[in-house]
Amino acid sequence: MQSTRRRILDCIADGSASGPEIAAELDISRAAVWKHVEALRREGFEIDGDGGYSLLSVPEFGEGAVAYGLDCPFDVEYHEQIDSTNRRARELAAEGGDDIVVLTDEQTGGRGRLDRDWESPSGGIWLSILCRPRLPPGDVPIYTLAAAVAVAETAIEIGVDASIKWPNDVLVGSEERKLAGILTEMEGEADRISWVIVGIGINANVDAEPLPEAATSLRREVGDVDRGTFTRAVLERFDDLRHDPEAVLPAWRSLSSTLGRRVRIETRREAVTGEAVDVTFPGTLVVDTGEKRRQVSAGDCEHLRPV
Ligand code: BT5
Repeated sequence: MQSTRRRILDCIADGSASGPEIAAELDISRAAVWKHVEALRREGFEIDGDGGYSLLSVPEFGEGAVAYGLDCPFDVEYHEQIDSTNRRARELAAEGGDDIVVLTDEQTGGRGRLDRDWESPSGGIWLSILCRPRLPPGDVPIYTLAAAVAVAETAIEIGVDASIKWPNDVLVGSEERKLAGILTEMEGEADRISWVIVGIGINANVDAEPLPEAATSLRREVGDVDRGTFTRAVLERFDDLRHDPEAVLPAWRSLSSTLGRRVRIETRREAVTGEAVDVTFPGTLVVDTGEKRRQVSAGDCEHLRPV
């Protein structure tokens, strides 16, 4: 969000401030204050103009809703509708972008892993975080785990019984319906990442009906949420974790519904069945097959009934 607009919002958030007062505080002209206030109104901020400006409400969703009050360094690019936020983030990566969040209300071509379709009706939180961490490419899975932790913890805070299925699904309740999924993409050289895009899809204020049968939404679990607040919480938690990778695994383990379970992991080459006993850096699942301990770094995980 433009910093002048953010500062104007700060001036009028806790009560009324006059045009001249704001102009003096920000060292800009009164006409400029008026123009910025008009722009903020167009973004959905409700601003009373009677005898001084005061902020009545912030928009439910969009660039302003997420960027205003966001306590981490991401710029937000909002689209009412787009094919895929990951696709758009790739474009921004090619242009040299960094620490940008692409956010949308609706995707028309949302993608899961292995080019699967990702249903993204209006009312969801569909976003991609573009960043350029100083990490070797092999460590990138820790970002996927960090995103899953950020979403699960935010959902738990509002009363959702969320857990994480390895590596990247946020599930709800004993039926283990899928609330959110994560698609991480990257480009890099042998020892250094060029960019990472962490795509996060959260079924927020959407009906269960357009979603696959095994899915759920925040609306279904706890009713509609303030998507701006929810998104900010996810981004801030993710930002904390990306700067503190040591904290990711303990948090992931405590939220995981995979550890201690019998699982079947479909990797590109084979299927591994056994008990999931641990997850190690940067996100490798350790499966005890009964004969030996296998380390699995990628694949689709199915939770099996105990034998
Ligand atoms: C994922 O893939 O779970 C990653 C989903 C990432 C979506 C985000 S949204 C923002 C960003 N932009 C994008 O284009 N993508 C990212 P995977 O583990 O492969 O799961 C895909 C499978 O989940 C599908 O084959 C369906 O079975 C199921 N599915 C599709 N849409 C769903 C939804 N909205 N909720 C729950 N499950 C869904």
